[in-house]
Amino acid sequence: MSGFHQTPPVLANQYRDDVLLRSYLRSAAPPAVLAEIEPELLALGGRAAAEWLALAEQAEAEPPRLRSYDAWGSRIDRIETSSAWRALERISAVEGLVARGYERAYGPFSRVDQFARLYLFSPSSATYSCPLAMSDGAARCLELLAADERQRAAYRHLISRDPAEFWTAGQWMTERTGGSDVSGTSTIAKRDGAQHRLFGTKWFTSATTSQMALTLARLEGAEAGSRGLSLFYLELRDEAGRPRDMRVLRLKDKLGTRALPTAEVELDGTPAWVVGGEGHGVRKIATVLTITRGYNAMASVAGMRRAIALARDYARRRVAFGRPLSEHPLHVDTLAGMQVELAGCFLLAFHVVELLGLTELGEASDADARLLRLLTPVAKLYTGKQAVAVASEAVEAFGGAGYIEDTGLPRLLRDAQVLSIWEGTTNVLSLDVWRAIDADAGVIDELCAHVNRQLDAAQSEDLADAASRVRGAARELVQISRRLADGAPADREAAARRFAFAIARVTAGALLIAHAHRSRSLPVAAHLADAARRWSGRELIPALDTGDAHHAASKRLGLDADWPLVP
Ligand code: UCC
Repeated sequence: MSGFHQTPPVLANQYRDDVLLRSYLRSAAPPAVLAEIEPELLALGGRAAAEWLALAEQAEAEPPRLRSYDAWGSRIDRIETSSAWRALERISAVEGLVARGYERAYGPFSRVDQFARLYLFSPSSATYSCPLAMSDGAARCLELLAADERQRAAYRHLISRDPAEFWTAGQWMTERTGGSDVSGTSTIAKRDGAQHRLFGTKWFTSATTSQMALTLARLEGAEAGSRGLSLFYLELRDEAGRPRDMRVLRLKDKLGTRALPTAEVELDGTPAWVVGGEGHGVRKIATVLTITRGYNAMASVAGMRRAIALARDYARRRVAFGRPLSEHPLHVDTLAGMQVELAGCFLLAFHVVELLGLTELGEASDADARLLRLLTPVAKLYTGKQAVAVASEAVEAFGGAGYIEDTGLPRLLRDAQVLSIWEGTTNVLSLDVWRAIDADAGVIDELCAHVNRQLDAAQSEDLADAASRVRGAARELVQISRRLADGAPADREAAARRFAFAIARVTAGALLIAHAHRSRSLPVAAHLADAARRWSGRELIPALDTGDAHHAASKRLGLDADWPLVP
């Protein structure tokens, strides 16, 4: 027998090891705040690589189970989760992973502080970040719209740090008709005294073990389409833990996020209370979506970071062709490309978090609030897509080991794939970018001005070429947005994803250059300047061809519609 064994990758302290996060916090955090939070983040970085990771692995190994009946034949609809999953919930409460966003101890910076902690927690949480995302979104929604003491009490539970009091929330938007187009929602709300009762089926309900949910339903007699939907608050179980007039039909058998209970649920008279008045439910639940899409961007960059940390460590250990992978130029080039992608995505995601913090505290300028609306879908769609690409590259960097389940590596890819699907697919969010532009015609000009402000503040000679490329691309973006806005709707729609990618790349380019400039006195300066130059040297604006010939070619290529078998 050969004595050859491969050496597995080792995860170091996930804060100490993260030059991007540390350099970002150095420039974004007020110095006194950084001094206070940095020792805590260092401790969390250690737990992410050890204690939390072990819990996540256990939770993945013991996925949730549905017990529909008890031993005596009574219907119980109980979803049983592992002790590790429940431990991750307790940790989330004690660490204030939702609460910090509402305690606002550091003013508008509180959201960055909270998301930095979530960034460390998320890839070691077996996707416990999903219930936290929905709970945070629900908390914000109830903070703004709670109609009565019941809903205010729920808000207090969601932001509690006491594990005995802490609640999580579901966000149930998806029915059999689909998760993207919710206008066909068929759940009906019937009035029953001061409350309503809901009847319908929710096709995907994530974190179905939560204590509460926000969902959409149509009041009897309300108009068709999405305007006729109302937003409802539900408490899922009674004091004995039994579902309130609802059945859990089955747990979903998913590609990834396997520790996360996701179920199909039938509402059969479930008591519910209107949130924020009747009607316009989609507009109201959009408050939740802004938060959950921010979490999605954070989880995307956190997943990329974890994949790279593992691949990079392994590159130093794994010897092939007589030398470690870290001495093979092509392998190093591949790792560098992944790190550049992460750097741009990271700054884009955290920029949205900064804007969110400012907006919630009422300290946002008019431009900040407009940019938050535009950049939330952009950050979500771009980082979600790149998270899948980077996870795939990381799995490949391990060769065959990356394809073997008990290395834990395939999970990186399986769990990444959902990030471009839930909370709005890439295409649905590309169209949401146009919803934002339609509602605010000058917002792309505002973005261009924002990009230029970032670059004006970053006058470093070694970044001048990169800055000039980004400036040029920002100008082009404005022209393209006018052409698309004035053109045929089909052209605009067909180009929407490419246009959204262009927004992401131009914005991230400016953020990278600005960050590299601000960090020029730190030891990490060369690293950041390299990332800024490489990002800006790539294609910033993809080809945005439109027109009849382009559509016809897309139809031929996409659908093979014009290729008769017999000429
Ligand atoms: O996947 C789900 C849960 C999974 C778990 C969560 C995990 C998070 C994890 C993170 C980390 C690990 S729940 C399902 C998610 N589903 C979606 O995200 C829906 C995707 N579809 C869309 O976004 C569509 O674009 C819709 C549903 C919003 C389209 O709806 P409508 O009604 O057809 O569109 P309208 O008519 O344009 O919009 C209705 C109103 C308008 O306002 P008013 O009434 O004033 O005219 C819009 O301006 O809603 C407003 N609105 C928005 N406002 C629509 N979207 C937005 C927005 N993004 N922001 C602000």
